[in-house]
Amino acid sequence: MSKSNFYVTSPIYYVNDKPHIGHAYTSIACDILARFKRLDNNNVFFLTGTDEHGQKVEKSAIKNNKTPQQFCDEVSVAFRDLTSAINLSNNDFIRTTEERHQKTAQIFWAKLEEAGFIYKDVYEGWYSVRDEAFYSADEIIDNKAPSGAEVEWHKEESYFFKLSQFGDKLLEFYEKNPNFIEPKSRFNEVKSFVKSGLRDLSISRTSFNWGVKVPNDEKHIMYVWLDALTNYLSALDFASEEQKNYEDFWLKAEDSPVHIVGKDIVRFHGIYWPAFLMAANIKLPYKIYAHGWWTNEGQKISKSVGNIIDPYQEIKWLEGLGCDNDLAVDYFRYFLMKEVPFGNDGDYFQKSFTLRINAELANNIGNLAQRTLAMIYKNCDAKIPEINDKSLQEYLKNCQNFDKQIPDLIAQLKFDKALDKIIEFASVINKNLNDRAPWILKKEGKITEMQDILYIAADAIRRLGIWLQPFMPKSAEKILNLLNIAEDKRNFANISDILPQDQMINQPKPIFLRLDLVLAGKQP
Ligand code: ME8
Repeated sequence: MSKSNFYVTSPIYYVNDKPHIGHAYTSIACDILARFKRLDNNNVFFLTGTDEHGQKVEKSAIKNNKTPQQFCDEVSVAFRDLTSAINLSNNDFIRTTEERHQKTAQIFWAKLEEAGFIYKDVYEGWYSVRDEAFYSADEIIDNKAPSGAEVEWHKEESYFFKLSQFGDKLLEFYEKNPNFIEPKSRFNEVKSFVKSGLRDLSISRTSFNWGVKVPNDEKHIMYVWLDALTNYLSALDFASEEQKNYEDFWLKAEDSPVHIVGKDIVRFHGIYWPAFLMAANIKLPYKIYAHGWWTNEGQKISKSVGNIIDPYQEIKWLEGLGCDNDLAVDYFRYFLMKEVPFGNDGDYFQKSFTLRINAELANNIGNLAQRTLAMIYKNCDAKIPEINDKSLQEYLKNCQNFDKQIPDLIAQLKFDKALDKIIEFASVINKNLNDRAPWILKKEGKITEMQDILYIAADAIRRLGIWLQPFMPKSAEKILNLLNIAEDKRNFANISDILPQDQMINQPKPIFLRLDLVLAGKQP
């Protein structure tokens, strides 16, 4: 079967501050989708990166006594380092200060201009540097933006994009593509904003100069969002003559691009970006998924409150509880995806973390693997035992729903639901193991019955290993290695393969460590 192409992107993050849990969360979600798609017969391009222009970044640089370029170089590295710290499989890391991007943004601008959608005028209105967004007077509440950010009054010469001409076209597009923005609640928000009427958008600034220059009018720099959104094209070599990746991953990739973003920036991705693309006559994205917001033990995460959750510190905390780095990273990834339905807001509590890991991973999947593999190692000469056909057929029948639903749920970005199913499957198998107690069957000399149960448990562990790969790549690899599953038998299509009898297994080692609640300082 020939492979399809798939393109997934995270937002590019502002370099005004170092990365925190929110950035890690979006990027991990993208990574799960990317890894899943690779394991499901796709060529994948997964992009992340940094958004380095604009007033917010310029102000932070000045505050830190650095030139904007120096400052961007330093902070961008922190975001790049995070990609390996949380084991992202991104294919590229784009920076908007790179030449390939600046060229793309200028080519894109020229397309909008040639098509007649840009004109020059004077902008007068509110601007929030924190949000890098313009607000109309009726959106201002108590002298603040709807997001709570400070606003400033601006009056300056500016180029405008004729956004007002795109209201009906956008609504028609939304109508034809009812899953364009997910979850539904976010889509409704976007639709009602468009229905309330779109004003032309100011797309250049003259009052500062940290940005991409407007072609043929160097006094102006591009509005940071127009600049930033085009990163999704820059990374596909849009500015090159060949445009090979653009062809493959934008034009020829049917269910792409998927832009995963936080709910704070759905308006930019769901309205401005498709309108810009329509104006430039470029294919629109396949999906915008806007996930929810993390708070810290009930409080909004903010630098001024001093309650930023640092992914590095969380990983260190887990290492302090005895996890090696691979396991700590996998636990962190798992918790973020499992704790909150993707799309909803969530609250970060270390106590929920430890309880969840112990119940679902250590006591459930870990225990299943350890008990089963130890018995096979000791009682079956370290070989996968035989199973009779009737038991096998019955087991396979019970797997059918899981085999279908788990990949479907991941493809729909219902990551928490997919994990629920994976845990449910492990619980069913564990219960079977407890009920049929192969250790007692062994004592009673009922060897074929014991073998049947162990075979089923071993194959169930193989299934769990395959399914867990996108979420917990290192631990899943260890599970599959214990069973000696060949590298080319680890794809989602291999789920229905039958575990070969007589295959040797490796000496079992615990995969999931129980987190000590006393050590964690949170006794249940
Ligand atoms: O908006 N909970 O960059 P940004 C969950 N440069 N996710 C969170 C979060 C939280 N508390 N805080 C941040 C920008 N995020 C632009 C994007 S794209 C062309 C340009 C995540 O550094 C979430 O994905 O402010 C959110 O959308 C993103 O970080 C905002 O990152």
